[in-house]
Amino acid sequence: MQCGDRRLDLSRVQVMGILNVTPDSFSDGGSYYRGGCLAAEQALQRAAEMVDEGATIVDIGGESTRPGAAPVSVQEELDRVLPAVERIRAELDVVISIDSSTPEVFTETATIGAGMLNDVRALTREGALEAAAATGLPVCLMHMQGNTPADMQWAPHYDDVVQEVADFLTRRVQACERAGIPRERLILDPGFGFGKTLEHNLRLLNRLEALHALALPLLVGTSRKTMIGQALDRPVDQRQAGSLATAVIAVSKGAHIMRVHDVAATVDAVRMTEAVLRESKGEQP
Ligand code: 7PJ
Repeated sequence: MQCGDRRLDLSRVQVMGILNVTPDSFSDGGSYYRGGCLAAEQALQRAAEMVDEGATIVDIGGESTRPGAAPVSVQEELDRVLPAVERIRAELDVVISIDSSTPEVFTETATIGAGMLNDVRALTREGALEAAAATGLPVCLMHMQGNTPADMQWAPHYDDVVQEVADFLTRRVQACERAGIPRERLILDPGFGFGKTLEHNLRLLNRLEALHALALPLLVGTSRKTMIGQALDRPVDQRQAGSLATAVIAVSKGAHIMRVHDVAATVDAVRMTEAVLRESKGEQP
């Protein structure tokens, strides 16, 4: 997949490292953000570490999407994200993914070298489809129930979670195609934890293969999420092993990109899983 001037080989699983540049992201304590201005150097340092550990994509987010998080202004999001994109672009050989739903952020970051857009709202915001199309970049479309992270965990309900997620993603793929974003540029994500109970999340992971019917690459983000906390009764700083277990399952069910905090451990888990899968296809180790 062409990501700006870089190519991503989706015949192997790629690991996307999470880089939050928000003051309130729950699992890194907002340590990459300082007093109203982004610590781009710290963001670069963390990104470099993740690249050393085997990440081929870094996902930069300037809007907290944790349930109940306060909204940020467009200017604030730009102020957080742009300096980090600039520094990482200048220093590292990595695809820069932008975790955003904001048309202005798509446009501005694409201009300075972002390689992929990752929208938890699947380009549903006013002007998002048009802005994303104009960048020419690949887009990850994620499913979320409820309109915003602020209200999504209010009693999630589905008759059939797998079918409803697949139907939603199908509609968004069609909307993208109508707006001039070809299928070749789309990646799909069931949106673990976004308007889903533990049961919904476990069902989606078990039935991940069902999403292959849409014939597009799949991205999975379960790293350190509440579903792991609930299944294991672990706080957020003790969810690495549980996160790795979900990565192994996702990869064995055909996920193409894993979005994670713990890059080194995930790369090993993913490579080991791929080695076993290759054997089952009669390929050389
Ligand atoms: C996801 C995301 C995810 C995609 C977040 C967190 C919450 N983007 N952004 N998929 N999650 N594509 O990392 O816990 O699951 S933010």
